[in-house]
Amino acid sequence: MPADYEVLTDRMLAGDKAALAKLITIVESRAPETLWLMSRLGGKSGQAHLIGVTGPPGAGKSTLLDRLIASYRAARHEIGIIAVDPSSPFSGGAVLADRIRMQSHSLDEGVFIRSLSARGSVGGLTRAARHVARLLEAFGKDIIIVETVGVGQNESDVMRLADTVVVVVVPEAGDTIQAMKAGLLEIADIFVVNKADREGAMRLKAELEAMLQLRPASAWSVPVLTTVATDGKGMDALVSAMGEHRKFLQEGGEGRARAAAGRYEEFLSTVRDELASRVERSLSDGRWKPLFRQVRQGEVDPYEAALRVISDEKFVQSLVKSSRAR
Ligand SMILES: Nc1nc2c(ncn2[C@@H]2O[C@H](COP(=O)(O)OP(=O)(O)OP(=O)(O)O)[C@@H](O)[C@H]2O)c(=O)[nH]1
Ligand SMILES: [Mg+2]
Repeated sequence: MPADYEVLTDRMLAGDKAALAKLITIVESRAPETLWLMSRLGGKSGQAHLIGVTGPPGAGKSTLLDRLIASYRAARHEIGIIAVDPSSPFSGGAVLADRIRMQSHSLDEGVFIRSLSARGSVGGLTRAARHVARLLEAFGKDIIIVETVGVGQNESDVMRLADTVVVVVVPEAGDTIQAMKAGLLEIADIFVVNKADREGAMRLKAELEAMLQLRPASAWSVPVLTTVATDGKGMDALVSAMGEHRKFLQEGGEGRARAAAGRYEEFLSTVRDELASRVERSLSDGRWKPLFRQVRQGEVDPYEAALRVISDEKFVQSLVKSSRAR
């Protein structure tokens, strides 16, 4: 098994698209080899620009993305797209529709598109999206865009993996309030008022700008741009704002601190996630069954049982062993 994965990783690093697709499937399924696999990607982590695009359903995110892909391709960038649907395990159709919409680029070798849907927890989805992004980065993509549908907390969580978060809103009643509620105001690095061909776009822009005044002072002031994704209006300004934000992360003291915090958080959550899955795997070992039964039946106090498990030498050993198994 490990030898297979090694071959697969080498093939992917050498530019084999089929190997990349296989590796994505492996990390998406949370295979026990994931951490080992991710650590063999060649340390390119942080070289690509990870861009998150989020906003309410139908705001025009995919149309916008289609335009962005075209601009970035014209500038010879290699692009990875991850379409994430955290809202429901049943909305596979929406994600599928997205892929069809981006079909104008599906034959372009420089664009790799992958969709992820919420099969398990949102935490799991965020982790999978991050892993896929890192795989695409190792593959040589230098612009990676993650699109999420929705306006809730889940989307905000997924967006935390991005270097630059673009929040797309449209001039329809209630959107601003919704954006605030969802915490989108806090996570946005760039606001895009799309469908600026419709009435109310300038009013919404002014409202957002007023609300952004309430954010803590920062060396990065969040721009509010207007676009008409359907005819490409405003795209150049958006592309240059994203580039400027990246420069802010790389050059400014505050930006560098934020990037450093992001890297540390990526490390910490990887350790946490890996330990959590090892614990789960170890606990599924049959020898704990009698204890679990006693806990369920109220014969052993849950805290007492937890203490017994984590002070068990064999249990602790098994957590270490699972890293050497490969
Ligand atoms: N009038 C107008 N319509 C637009 C604009 N941008 C997108 N649309 C239309 O809005 C609809 C939704 O666009 P999508 O790009 O699918 O929006 P989305 O945000 O990706 O939607 P979900 O992925 O379902 O959340 C489509 O019919 C687009 O043609 C715009 O700037 N002006
Ligand atoms: Mg979409």
